[in-house]
Amino acid sequence: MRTVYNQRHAAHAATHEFFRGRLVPAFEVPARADYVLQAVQAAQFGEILNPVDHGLAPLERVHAPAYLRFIQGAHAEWLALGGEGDAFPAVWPVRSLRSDVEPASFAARMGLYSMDSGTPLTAGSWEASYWGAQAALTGLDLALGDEGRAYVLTRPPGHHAGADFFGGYCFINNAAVAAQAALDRGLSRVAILDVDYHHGNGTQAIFYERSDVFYASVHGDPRTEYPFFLGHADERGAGAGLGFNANVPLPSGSSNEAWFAALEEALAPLARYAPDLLIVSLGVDTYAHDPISHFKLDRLEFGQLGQRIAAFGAPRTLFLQEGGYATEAIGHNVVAVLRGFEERRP
Ligand code: OKP
Ligand code: ZN
Repeated sequence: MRTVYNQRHAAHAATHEFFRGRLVPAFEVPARADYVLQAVQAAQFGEILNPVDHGLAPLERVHAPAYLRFIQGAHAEWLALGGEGDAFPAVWPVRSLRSDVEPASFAARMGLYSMDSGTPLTAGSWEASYWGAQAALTGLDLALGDEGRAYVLTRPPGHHAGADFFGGYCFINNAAVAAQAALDRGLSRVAILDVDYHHGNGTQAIFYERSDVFYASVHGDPRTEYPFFLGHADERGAGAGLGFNANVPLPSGSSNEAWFAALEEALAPLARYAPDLLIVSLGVDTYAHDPISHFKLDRLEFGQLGQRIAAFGAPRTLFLQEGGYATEAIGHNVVAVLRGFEERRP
């Protein structure tokens, strides 16, 4: 299996993030991808390619053009106003406030286009995220080709980013961009399996009223875990999308047995859906020693996950890197998944 590596990822390098009222060292750091690259190289899965530029159009199929323009220029606006270092939002249009009028104020637009204050917008956020989406599109090219599969090594992650907001360390929703591009190339059913510790609220929301992309996720219960305001079991889709969304939330601290049982629950409707392409939002923050998450997977279980995805037997499979914050272990955990997948593939 070949890897597409977003070599521009390090343009996004936050030093700090807000947590409990103070700035703490950032969890989502460039070293994450460096460790994964080393591990993937050592595993010798195959060629490691650079992304091919597919332009802005495939991003605009998922994200509001005004949002993309904002992210592109936001850090320069922040500096022009006398902002220092990374930019953070501080005010949001919550219930009873209007979000249909784009304010002129930069501070107000930061809030309009974001969901939290935990996502530093840096000078290179756009560059890293743009090329991350291009890496996802290049991975899709490979998955649609003879090999039928690919792994996309990128950061920052994408699954919390909505059509017009950033948050949860995410700016561009790579899984959504790849899914939409696959449909635009003529596929008719795409499934996204999200195994990151956190619910992919952005991905779910983008496809919630559609039947051409089935979103299924196993994640920490949003009553206690980020992103808190989406990811409950009763979210099954709406309108034409009713029945095409499946959430399996688990309590923080759940056992591996419970996690694999939940995976089966998420895979059952996906199997009935019989997708042309399976996109895996591959977060490895389900790792037992992840610093911000609370499941208990380890090497053995990551291998088992890879095998289970292979046994699912989708005609094409695209793995996209999402979370994982035990920096030195991420590479080994990702390789365990990919190796399990390669070993079990028919
Ligand atoms: C992104 B992905 C920890 C705060 C957590 C948001 C977590 C985003 C996770 N100090 N903030 O799903 O891995
Ligand atoms: Zn996560």
